[in-house]
Amino acid sequence: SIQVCRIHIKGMTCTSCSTTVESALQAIPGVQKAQVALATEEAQIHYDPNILSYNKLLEAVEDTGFEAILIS
Ligand code: 9UX
Repeated sequence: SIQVCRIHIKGMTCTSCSTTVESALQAIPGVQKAQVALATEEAQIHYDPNILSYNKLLEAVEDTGFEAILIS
């Protein structure tokens, strides 16, 4: 079944930052839905745990140049 992961993202300062992170998350196979909110510095991702682990989501955020901290 689909899991929901929440990640705190440090360092985003404009909408372009959050769009970059959101697009990177949405491009990962197994991600069903990804939303990044600049105001709360949070990402919420719906993903299939049979296809990927949440570590992959954290890695993808870090690869865009921001710090990722798992919330839940
Ligand atoms: Mo906005 Mo983010 O000009 O690294 S894209 S600050």
